[in-house]
Amino acid sequence: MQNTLEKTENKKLLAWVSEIETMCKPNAVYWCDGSKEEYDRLMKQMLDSGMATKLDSQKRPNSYLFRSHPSDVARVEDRTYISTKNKEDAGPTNNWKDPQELKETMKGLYNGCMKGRTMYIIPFSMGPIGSPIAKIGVEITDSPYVVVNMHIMARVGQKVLNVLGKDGDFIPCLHSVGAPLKEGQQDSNWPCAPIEQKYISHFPEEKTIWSYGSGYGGNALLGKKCLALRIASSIAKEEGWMAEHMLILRLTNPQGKKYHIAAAFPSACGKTNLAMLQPTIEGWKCECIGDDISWMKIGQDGRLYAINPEAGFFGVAPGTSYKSNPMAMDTIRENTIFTNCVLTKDNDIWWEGMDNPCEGGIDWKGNPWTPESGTDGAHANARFTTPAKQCPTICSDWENPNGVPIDIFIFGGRRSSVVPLVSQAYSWDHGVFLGATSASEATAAALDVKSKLRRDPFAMLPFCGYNMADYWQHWFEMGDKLGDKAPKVFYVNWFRKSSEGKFMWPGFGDNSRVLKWMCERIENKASSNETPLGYMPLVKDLDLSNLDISESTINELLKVDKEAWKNELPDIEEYFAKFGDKLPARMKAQLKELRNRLG
Ligand code: GTP
Ligand code: SPV
Ligand code: MN
Repeated sequence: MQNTLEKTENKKLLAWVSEIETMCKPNAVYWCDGSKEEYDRLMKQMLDSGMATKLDSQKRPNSYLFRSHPSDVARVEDRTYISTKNKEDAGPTNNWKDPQELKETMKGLYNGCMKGRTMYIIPFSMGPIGSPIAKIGVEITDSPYVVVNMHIMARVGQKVLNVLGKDGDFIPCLHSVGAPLKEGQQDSNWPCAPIEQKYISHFPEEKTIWSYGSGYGGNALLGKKCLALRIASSIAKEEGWMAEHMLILRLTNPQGKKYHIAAAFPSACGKTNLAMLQPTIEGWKCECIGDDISWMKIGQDGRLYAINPEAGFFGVAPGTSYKSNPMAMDTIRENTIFTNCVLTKDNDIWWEGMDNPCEGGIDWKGNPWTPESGTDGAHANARFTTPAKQCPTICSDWENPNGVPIDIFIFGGRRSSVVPLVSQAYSWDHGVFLGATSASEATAAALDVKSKLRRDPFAMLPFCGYNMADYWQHWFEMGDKLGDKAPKVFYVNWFRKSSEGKFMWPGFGDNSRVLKWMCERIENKASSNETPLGYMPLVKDLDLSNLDISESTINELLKVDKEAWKNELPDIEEYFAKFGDKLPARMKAQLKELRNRLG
């Protein structure tokens, strides 16, 4: 195979590649240069093997569809490990294994696992290349699907090696689909290992990632959840910065004043949609900076600056339409990889919730399908991988190496009852309490989450690379450092349902109405009502112009159900008890204050 890459002289990298080659025994080793020629060549190879399907070049230029194995459609939280010497350092919310034991098990699996395959080496940068906040990783993988996705999701290739230089450091990320080929054996279209052989392992003390057995998204594109959240959160704690599961957006008011907002919602709970918001209120403008991950450092002026470490969006497909998220629809018009969507009769893609109905085609499992089939045509966690720069509302500062100053943090989750539309924390500590106690209903983003409702603190439950109680303490300490320059904290719930099971709040573009109230609050321009949950708007405080919503619905959305909240208290207490002595005293104090406010 052609190799246009100049050879690196980085000693650590050369030694690691040689060690992995010896262990995994691939047929060939290939250094990725990140070029378009390389992308096209690998796509061609996957078309020829039957793994990829090329979509109609007029309707969807330079775009491809992949179908995963039916067992490999999402992250697997039960198979995800934080492996530290002491179990306590991983904490009660993470799966833990002793590093030596886990490595022994995984070495057994890795031994010869790339037989019959090519081993690809992908140097990548999370964050604009050379940014003081960026980090370099190198992923070794035997999946060409991973290579093409990494081309979109990160900055990849020779330019990264140039920054790495001879002695530069990087985070080693090893990945294998876990399906060696015997001599002459025909490959499957989506090779992967059975669930009990899948391991998504993190060694934060060594800053190393070992992933085995899955080809899917967060399990396999190791720059994303593994590096940019699990390993980065642990580095951030050590170094005094933050790595969060947050979108970043810029909102500009009619007077031209800019606000930067970072929002943490659990997987499949609305980050991509909010990041690409099209305001429905006059004169307000929204621009997208990131849709999934935010790295934030305190700048010289004492404010908190955020960058999006990613270069693309790996977004939830179902539900995305011109009605709900027109900017996403425009972003994915070309140069996009689709996974587990319907292939329509005219060679385009479709999913449930798209604007027009589908006449039928081939479903995500590869079977003939029509809407009458009685099953979903696209998997609920079908995704698109698309370059961020194609988003029509991408912010001119999205690659600014210094980031953008954050004014507002938003937490939230998917709650069909109890939690009102919006509230504002009384203080930073109260905001940390709101983040820590966030709960959300299960979605399709993780395969093995069975509980209907679970606590997902800061939307980081599956992504925090160390003890969650230490993470909370880190948040308190960041607040101390930021002082009066700390972002103001809000909590939202777009997902309240009526007794008929319908969403009560229109959501999407109309969420701008809630963001407007937040901006006015931080300017001390909007009034509010002090409630046990925090400051909340009265109906008159929200801009509901040109919105068809009944008085009773909006009252219901802004209601504080004291009895229901009192019922939540024992559950919060029980949850906090899991963290034992590590639970920060300031968290206990917040629970006490909530109890007092509820009376
Ligand atoms: P990850 O990529 O998994 O981290 O998810 P995400 O937080 O980016 O979720 P995304 O924005 O893709 O939303 C997931 C689902 O929630 C989609 O089906 C959306 O249509 C739906 N959704 C997003 N925003 C809203 C909203 O304001 N109201 C309602 N009712 N649904 C929403
Ligand atoms: C999530 O689950 O939060 C995602 C998708 O953003 S994945 O990259 O698969 O983790
Ligand atoms: Mn996510």
